[in-house]
Amino acid sequence: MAFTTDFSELDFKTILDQELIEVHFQPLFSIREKKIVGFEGLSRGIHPKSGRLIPPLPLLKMAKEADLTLELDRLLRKKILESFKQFCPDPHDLILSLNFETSIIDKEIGSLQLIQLCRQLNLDPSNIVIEILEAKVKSVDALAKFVRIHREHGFLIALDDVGKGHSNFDRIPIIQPDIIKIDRSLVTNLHQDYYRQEIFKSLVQLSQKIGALALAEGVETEEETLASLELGADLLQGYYFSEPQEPSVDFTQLVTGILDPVADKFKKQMVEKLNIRKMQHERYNLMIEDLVGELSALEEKQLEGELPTALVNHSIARGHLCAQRKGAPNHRHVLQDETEFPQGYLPHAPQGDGLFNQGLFLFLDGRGI
Ligand code: G
Ligand code: MN
Repeated sequence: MAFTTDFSELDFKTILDQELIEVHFQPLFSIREKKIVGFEGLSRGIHPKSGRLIPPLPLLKMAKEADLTLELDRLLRKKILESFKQFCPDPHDLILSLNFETSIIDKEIGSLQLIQLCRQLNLDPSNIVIEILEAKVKSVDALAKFVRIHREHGFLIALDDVGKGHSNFDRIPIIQPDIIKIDRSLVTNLHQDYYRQEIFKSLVQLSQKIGALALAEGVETEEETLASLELGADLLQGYYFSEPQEPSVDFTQLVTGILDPVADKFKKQMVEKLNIRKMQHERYNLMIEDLVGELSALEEKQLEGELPTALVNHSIARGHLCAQRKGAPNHRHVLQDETEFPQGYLPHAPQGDGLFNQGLFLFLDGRGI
């Protein structure tokens, strides 16, 4: 059902008192395992008069205006956990990811409502991921305490919307997240945007180094899916696979209908890329062998004069080694990334200038010569 935009005659207190909340679930996918690994629970208000759904943001705004943020947040958490229990009575290894209104963390430490709710509903906290929007927290000490207590009880912690607005990277050591949710703003058009790709890659590397999973949020197209996977995302979430939906929906058909085909396509694409790379390497090996053979026949003092000619003869300064990576704006970017050698090296450097020599050095050095 579409959201209402008509908030007239809306009595927020009625929503709270009558618990007029509906929970939708959006699946989280692992392509490697070809399965749904869990769901993000997202709550919507129900308009007391029209019965239509109210998006979470206006709901939270109304709660704030009525100074009832804590009450609403508790109600939402209760509803999400109850719906999950109903929808997934025995979750096994499925996770439920829920958003936590971080501005109220200080107040929450006293009540530990989530822990109590899990006990009441017989839910294992290790199936629950608490999503934290770290930018909103006022007290770092309270945040650290909140995370420590919940982790001790077995909950998992995710950092939400990483890369959006003013993400506070200094909080990563405090939260030590299990999942890093890379914000949609970095995923949109990922396949076409060199800068987004580099930031995305850094966040994936960071995740790997701290033992967290990297989740790409808001994947809307096949191209964004394939790009996220190629850059190393462990998990995916977004409209391309599914919008948040009522729990009555049969989510399993998403696996055969969307996940399997895109996983196969990704695999095929990677095999093709690897084969092209292998052929290129073979060609470069031959070139380098020829080049080294020619250069080693020269006297040392001849070397400097002959080197540029030898390189040109072996096509190294010509089109063959132009950057293959689409969108690399200039040679500086390519040179920084030694892992892309040799095909991502020296796109436009004119023969014989400083950059060229530096590139050659790295190139030869990279080959162990
Ligand atoms: O920031 P957070 O992870 O809580 O984001 C959840 C919100 O993002 C939900 O409101 C959900 O509907 C929305 N969302 C999820 N996937 C997509 C998507 O692919 N595109 C857009 N535009 N929004 C999405
Ligand atoms: Mn979220």
